[in-house]
Amino acid sequence: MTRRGALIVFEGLDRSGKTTQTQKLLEFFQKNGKKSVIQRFPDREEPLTGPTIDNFLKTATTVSQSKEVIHLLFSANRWACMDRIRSQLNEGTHVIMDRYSFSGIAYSLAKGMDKAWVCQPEVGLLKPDLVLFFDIDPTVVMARNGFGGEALERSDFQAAVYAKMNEIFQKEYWKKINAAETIENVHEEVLSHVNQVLETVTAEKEFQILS
Ligand code: 2DT
Repeated sequence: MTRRGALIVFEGLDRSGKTTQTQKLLEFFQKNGKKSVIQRFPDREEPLTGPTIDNFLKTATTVSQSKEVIHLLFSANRWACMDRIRSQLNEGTHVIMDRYSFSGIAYSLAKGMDKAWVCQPEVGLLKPDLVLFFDIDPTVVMARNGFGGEALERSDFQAAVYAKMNEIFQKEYWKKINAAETIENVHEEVLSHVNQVLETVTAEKEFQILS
């Protein structure tokens, strides 16, 4: 029986190093002969919702513009990818996610939206085996190159998102990563958590769902 792949999620603020580290984890898996893919959310290539989300991110002038519609679009974007991701996991591929439901929830909470309302559309999505929370002081990421291009990157808003990410932190399967460290040190920390989790990923064909 094929052992299922692991679902590993990277969460954190913009410019916290998630994308670099998802790539390094992918390379690590590939070097070790493990099938793996990176799944980025929002998935701007997803035909139904991707182009609209991309357009919103590039053109929105305020963070709260059409906030309910945007929240549901981000969630629909994840739903549209679930069957494909479930199949990948079932055939033994590790799926490395660059953001997931927790960005959806934290960004909308930071806009002042109701917690029960924003969590509801996520119920039923695949539950990760591990969430790596890239913990870094918002003022440090704001000083990083390339920061501030899109409406959601406003500094007061980023500080609010950071606070909400800490608020929704789930002790059970989230691990904090010190994202202020060097790229190599962060990679080592990521690997230590990933290796522990891989031992616990069983051959079960069913996945837990987010609740
Ligand atoms: P990237 O720069 O990582 O492509 O993200 N966002 C993301 C939300 O507001 N809700 C969501 O559900 C997700 C997944 C975070 C683009 C921006 O979109 C925000 C930053």
